[in-house]
Amino acid sequence: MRKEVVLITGANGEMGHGLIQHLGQQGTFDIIALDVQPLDDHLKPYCLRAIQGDILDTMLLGRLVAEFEIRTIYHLASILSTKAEYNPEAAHRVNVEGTLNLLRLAVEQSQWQGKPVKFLYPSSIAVYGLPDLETKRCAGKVKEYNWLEPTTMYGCNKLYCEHLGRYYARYYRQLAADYGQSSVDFRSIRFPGLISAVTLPTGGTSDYGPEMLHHAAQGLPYKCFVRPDTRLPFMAMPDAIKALLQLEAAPRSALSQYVYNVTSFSISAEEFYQIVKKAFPEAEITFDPHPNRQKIVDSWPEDVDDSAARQDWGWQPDYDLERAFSEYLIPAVRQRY
Ligand code: AKB
Repeated sequence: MRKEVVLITGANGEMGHGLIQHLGQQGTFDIIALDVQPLDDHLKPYCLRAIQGDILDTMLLGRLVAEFEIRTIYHLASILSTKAEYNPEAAHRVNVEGTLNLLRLAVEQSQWQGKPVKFLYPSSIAVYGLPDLETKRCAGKVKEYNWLEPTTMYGCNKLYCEHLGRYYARYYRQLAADYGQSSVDFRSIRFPGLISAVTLPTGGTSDYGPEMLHHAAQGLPYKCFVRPDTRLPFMAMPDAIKALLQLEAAPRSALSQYVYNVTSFSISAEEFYQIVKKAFPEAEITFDPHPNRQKIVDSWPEDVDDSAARQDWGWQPDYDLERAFSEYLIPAVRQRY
């Protein structure tokens, strides 16, 4: 029997690694991996095809449409918040035009197959923009529809692409005679900061958490670029992969919205430091806040309300703060370095 084809963009990124490994071990899908960087060798055996290419290359995407019957797209490619601030227009091209290209690809595939292609889109807490620290501290668990005034290009791009996805799923070509033929099954998750034991993020602003851990495990000094009292929601990578797969598997009829918050635990940089220092007492960690990166995290919520995800598709993290560090992160980084 032919396997369903899954396209993963940003395949060589942090989430791509976790997803390819998981789906690859499961063995039920043919994976097409796409990334501007070559895919790491150990992931290649899991993929039917590993393509080094750009999501802005419409010729390349056209060839994919012609060659494969893609049932699900995990569109993971994006330029993260810190990197995007150094070249906002380039980030806009990748984050927005790239997503538009993938949504177009999904429409073409849906039309050709006569059924909606699933489009899984990781969004971010960066879509939120709390005006000041006082508000951040008092906001509690922020709901999906509150405080949507992002302060970064990345946050603006993610928020806009959530809207684009909703538009393609529900209103695309609403004045055309064939309206309704082309819908894309768009599903999005707003992720908190993610922490993997096997990869390091690049270009994000929640990176101080994973960087602190990985530097300590390697015996390298680390200067944390936010204040100790900075609190953000975080999640261990296996839970992020679980959330994506759970949302993918949920029946459309169970989903009351297109975009869902998820979270596992909220932690301050000081608490992060204490846990890391306990596990690696020799670690040299100092705090040297970068004013502009600090401003970015200060605009993100301390916690988010993920009750809709819990209710609609049974979301529940496997790793709370204690388990994330004691059963996943610390043992895995110890083994790695
Ligand atoms: C970033 O810091 O840009 C990302 C995110 C929170 O989406 N990790």
